[in-house]
Amino acid sequence: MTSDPYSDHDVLEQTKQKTQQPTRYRVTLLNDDYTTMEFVVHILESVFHKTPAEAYRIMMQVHTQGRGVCGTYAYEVAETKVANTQDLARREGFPLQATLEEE
Ligand code: TYC
Repeated sequence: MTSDPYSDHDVLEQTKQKTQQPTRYRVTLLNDDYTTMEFVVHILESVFHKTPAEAYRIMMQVHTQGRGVCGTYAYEVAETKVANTQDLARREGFPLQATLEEE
């Protein structure tokens, strides 16, 4: 039989090339009434490696809008930045909060 419909001779296999993008996590700073503007700028420069101008811009966004994105990172990096931010803030007696969300 030359055209057996059940023969698998003509089956073409395709391998889908799906590149998995690693999930990124957004770190957001929240506003409060007690943390000083200078300290928030210091955190953005030292923990998030922002330039002084960008740190000031993000700090003012948080101050006026209630929240602001500091950056997106791989999970462990994001988690460490949140922990370092809260540790430094608590050490100074500030209630500054940073949150981590899946992008
Ligand atoms: N709102 C604070 C103040 O007026 C400043 C501030 C900015 C606090 C950003 C937290 O994430 C923050 N001193």
